[in-house]
Amino acid sequence: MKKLKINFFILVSAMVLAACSTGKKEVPQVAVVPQPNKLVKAEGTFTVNAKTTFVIPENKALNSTAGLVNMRFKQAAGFELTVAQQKPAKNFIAVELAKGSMGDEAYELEVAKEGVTIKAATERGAFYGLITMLQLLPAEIERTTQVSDVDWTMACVTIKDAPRFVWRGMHLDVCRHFVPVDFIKKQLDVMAMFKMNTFHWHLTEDQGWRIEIKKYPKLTELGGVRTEGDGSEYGGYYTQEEIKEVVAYASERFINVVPEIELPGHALAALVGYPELSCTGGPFKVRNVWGVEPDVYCAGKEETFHFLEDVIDEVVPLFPYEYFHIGGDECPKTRWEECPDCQRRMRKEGLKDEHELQSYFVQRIEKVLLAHGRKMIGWDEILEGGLAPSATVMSWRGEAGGIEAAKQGHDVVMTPGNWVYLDHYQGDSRFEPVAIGGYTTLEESYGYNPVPADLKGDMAKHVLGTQGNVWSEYMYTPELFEYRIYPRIIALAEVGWTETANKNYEDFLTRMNPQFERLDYHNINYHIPLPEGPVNVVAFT
Ligand code: NAG
Repeated sequence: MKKLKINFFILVSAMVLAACSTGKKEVPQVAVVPQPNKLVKAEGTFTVNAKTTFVIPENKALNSTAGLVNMRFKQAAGFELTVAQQKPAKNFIAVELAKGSMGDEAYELEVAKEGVTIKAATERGAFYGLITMLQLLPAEIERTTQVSDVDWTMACVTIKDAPRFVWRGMHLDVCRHFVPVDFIKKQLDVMAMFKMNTFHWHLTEDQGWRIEIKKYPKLTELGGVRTEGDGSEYGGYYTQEEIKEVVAYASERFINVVPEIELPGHALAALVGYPELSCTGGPFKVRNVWGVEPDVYCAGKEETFHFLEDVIDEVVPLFPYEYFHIGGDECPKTRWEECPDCQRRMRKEGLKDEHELQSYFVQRIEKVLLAHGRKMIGWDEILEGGLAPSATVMSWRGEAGGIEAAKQGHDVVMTPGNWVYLDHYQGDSRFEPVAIGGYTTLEESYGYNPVPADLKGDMAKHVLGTQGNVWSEYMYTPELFEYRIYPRIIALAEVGWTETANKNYEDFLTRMNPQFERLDYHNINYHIPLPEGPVNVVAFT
């Protein structure tokens, strides 16, 4: 019953807020998501107007940050702040950089009657300070059309804030279903609003290869399109120019982009154009059903490694961030067991089984990535047969893989299905669009603690953070992607940022009210948490 009340409260509040979104409002409450780690409310308010001076140090990253903030004022309020280097005595928003004074992502924010002061050691910290400031303003600041009857007033407050984890991410599978660049930019905008910093872009699969590789055009020409059961063709891919555009857009919002090129399994789309890289030689068709594909890259043939080195040569320069995801999940070993080349490789290298062959495969790729100055990350199956010496592990089959990797001294990102798989149902499955299975409520996602009790002391430091995983088998349209992603991803943003002691689910729900309104201004098709179960459904209708 308690749950019903809370959910009902969110629903009604979201509707009411949306309905009176253009009306004049009280001083906005302080409702920041993710919850800052130290926040003290003070007396009084500060109002931004057309005469407010925006004092921000001159540098490329901050110029673009200033542009993003001013874009909000221009679109929603109809005025832009005057950017200057000199701080006036009053009516200012002033950003000060003091290198080395605090952590890389930390910031301090003071809203006083005279103006707003943000201090940070880095441009990223300054950006997060400004993001918090935007959340202190009325939700209409996210509008793209002007509202004339809103006071841009915020409550006085002092905040000292820094994230709990360095990896606060979202994964997006664009292979099972493809999404346009503009859709990705829209999600990046929202990620930035909630201080998420990592976009894991799942670019290759059995069901489609989605990144242009100039040396191997058949990857996208043949591997980018599949024939569906009804005979229609389904496809799409990103050109390298589009990839650069997304990476630059993300970088302006301080979001790092991690590409994922799947190996040795989930690779059928690559084998369609290049069947010589398989154990059997093909021919193959791009897979048009979900599930695990038996045909994978051949681990015995040198051509496979030459091909992957070439692909990595083209992909690395597009993604400046240090991490590169190699997949590694769900690689059946049936073809390798029957392949003379794979068996020869195992004898020659003294590998005792196909798991060790997979480990050999992954370790060869690790060396290629290290030579490019990149850190390798992979799904937890890369533990099988021996973990590559420098690998970071993304634990998805529960937490066991992550715990094991951390105990071996490796960094891990915790993404266990029961909490962070955003392809799960989040409401009553009788009323929800079809999902791949699993049921994870907003409250469950919110309650996730990425540091398992088994990891104590220094071992806990290996947990870099967490992310929401968005697998798109049943996400046929951009709207369905959003329906599954939101609002759970915002709960995970708070999991990644806010210390456990400062988290509280009921308080989170209250702070979400203005966030739903902000999501409305971004046209996000979020799921509205509805009462669950037959009794609650009757009560609601
Ligand atoms: C797993 C697969 C993924 C699939 C998803 C569905 C991982 C690492 N691998 O079976 O390809 O789309 O779960 O929830 O999640």
